[in-house]
Amino acid sequence: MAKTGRGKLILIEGLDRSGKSTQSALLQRQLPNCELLKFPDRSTRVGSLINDYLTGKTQLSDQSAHLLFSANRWELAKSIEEKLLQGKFIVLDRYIYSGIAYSLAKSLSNDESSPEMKSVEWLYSPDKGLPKPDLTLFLSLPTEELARRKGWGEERYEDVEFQKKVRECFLRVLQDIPQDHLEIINVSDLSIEQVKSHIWEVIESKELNKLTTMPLDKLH
Ligand code: NYM
Ligand code: MG
Repeated sequence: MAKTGRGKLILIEGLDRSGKSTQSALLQRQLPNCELLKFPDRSTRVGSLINDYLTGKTQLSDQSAHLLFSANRWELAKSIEEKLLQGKFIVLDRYIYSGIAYSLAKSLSNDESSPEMKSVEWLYSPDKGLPKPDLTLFLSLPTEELARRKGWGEERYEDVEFQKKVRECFLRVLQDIPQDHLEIINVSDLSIEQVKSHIWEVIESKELNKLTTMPLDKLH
């Protein structure tokens, strides 16, 4: 029988330096016919505005920065959908939970921030309708360990104190994901290989490496 069905959408989320990019690249190679997409995608027009913001070249209001990150996902939404329906697998390196967690952390660090920026509902609403991940993996580790990792850059948000807040916000936002669609992986003191095998165990146990005839869901 010919293989039919759509591919799976697998999201890897985590703080800066948590190993997301390494693990998402490894996972892409393990899955059949799989593409890796990274958000923000700085190669698009909106992505270039985001890049200028993150590197401090331009300033934006918190609201407009938040909406640009969402717009960046919408730029690719159609093509994500089409690829999945063609039977491709897609791994996402960050997506909507980064969107909410970083914006929320920013507003909680600023006494003058306005009420909508503190509202998870407001922060979530521009992403409603985007393709919904079949699984979200969150790479979790204490921020003390993050601080010891190499490669901290100069970008906005890349500071350990701020990451503590982002971590709290992530954990709060992830609570809204149904349990069978979420896997929090404690990567503390684990090697790259160990994290890779752990992720693969989860993928296999949930049969996420197989096509499905279940329709693709949207975030709602
Ligand atoms: N980021 C990422 C957001 O603030 N909102 C979003 O929606 C997304 C997808 O961009 N520090 C932040 C988190 C990161 C920064 O991402 C750049 P990366 O993965 O370091 O290139
Ligand atoms: Mg980064």
